[in-house]
Amino acid sequence: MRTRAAVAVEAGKPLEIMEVELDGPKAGEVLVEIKATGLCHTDEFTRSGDDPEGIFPAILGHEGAGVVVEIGEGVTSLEVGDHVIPLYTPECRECEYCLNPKTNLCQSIRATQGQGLLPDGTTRFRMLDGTPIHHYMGCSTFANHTVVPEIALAKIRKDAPFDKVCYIGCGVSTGIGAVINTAKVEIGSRAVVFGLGGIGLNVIQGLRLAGADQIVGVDLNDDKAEMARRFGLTDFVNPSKVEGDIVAHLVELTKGGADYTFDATGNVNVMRTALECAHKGWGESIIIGVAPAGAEISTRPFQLVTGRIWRGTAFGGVRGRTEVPKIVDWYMDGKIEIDPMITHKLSLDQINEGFELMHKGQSIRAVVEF
Ligand code: NAD
Ligand code: AHE
Ligand code: ZN
Repeated sequence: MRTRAAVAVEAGKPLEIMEVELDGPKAGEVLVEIKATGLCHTDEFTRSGDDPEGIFPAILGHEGAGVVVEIGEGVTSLEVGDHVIPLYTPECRECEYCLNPKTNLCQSIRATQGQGLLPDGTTRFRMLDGTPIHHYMGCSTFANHTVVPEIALAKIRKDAPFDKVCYIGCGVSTGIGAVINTAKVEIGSRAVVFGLGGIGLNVIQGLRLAGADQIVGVDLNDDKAEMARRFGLTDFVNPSKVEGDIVAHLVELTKGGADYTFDATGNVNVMRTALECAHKGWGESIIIGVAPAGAEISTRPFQLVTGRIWRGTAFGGVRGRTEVPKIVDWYMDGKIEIDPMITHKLSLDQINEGFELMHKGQSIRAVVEF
């Protein structure tokens, strides 16, 4: 079939909107009509050329929601008409990783996913001149139709609005999951969140849900504070306006250091600050941000010797087929908020404007509706 997509033809270039050819689903695969997709900073990270796994041409996008149009041979858990959210972290429920309660990192199709291919080692997308186009994070939601492995689709309730719950495909689950699943934050905790964008705001609403007493937000952009307050932020710090050492400032503000800190910037210097302002003896720092090829984190080992813990999280530790439908319920029941964070709605033709808004710090989430 033919469908419309925004194609990343080359690193660093704007996406190109074009008609592409899409082959139908093979065994274990599902054809999905994407109804809406968010723009996450990770899409921009890959588009820009910073991603060591970036492959071009590719159809990016990993924060979508849509409807099942066709199922491939052997697909049993989904049927035509089901509403779904594609999962860049699948859940096969059979691999060594899925069987270990300590991780959500299903590895059953990770190798081909990283090569921009479906599990049989081929791509379903090509340009009209026959040039193959790679998949991205197993999702490729910047296309009106996409083919996704059955194990990488969460079935969700049909009354949930696509233009809101698409955000659960990454930002909402990652931010809230980092607090609940990865850090396991306790009631009364003090926390510092670095980066108050689409992920950081969800960390903040996760911290409020978990009953944190103090939620400090750190961002270079003062304009991010207002929205963050709405989600539970208690103190805002702009590091460019702090005189002296930012670590010392945050340690003082949190009365000795934070119980939990979160990096949602992707900047390795910020990651160091986040670790070092965690409380001596027990403070945990969770890395969410994704850093460019070649970037490395560092600190004095003494920071860890004296009890601080450095952790990371992918997709907020969420097991997607099991937990994403529950997160959709939280939204539908008013337990969590999404609507105010979706600051811009765009058509596919306007998708590059969405990345410009992200760069200017003017959006939280821009959502493309098909
Ligand atoms: P975003 O662009 O919406 O937000 C980033 C925020 O960080 C912005 O508000 C920006 O002003 C702020 N910032 C940038 N540099 C800063 C600095 N030096 N100090 C303080 N604040 C700074 O991006 P997003 O969509 O929220 O994504 C955030 C990061 O999380 C990205 O690196 C993204 O790739 C990553 N991410 C990781 C996962 C995961 O599973 N681990 C999931 C989604 C996103
Ligand atoms: N390809 C990059 C790493 C990108 C990365 O860390 N991705 C996160 C999800 S970001 C979503 O917005 C993730 O899930 N990582 C686990 C995995 O297996 O990819 C690189 O540095 O090579
Ligand atoms: Zn993302």
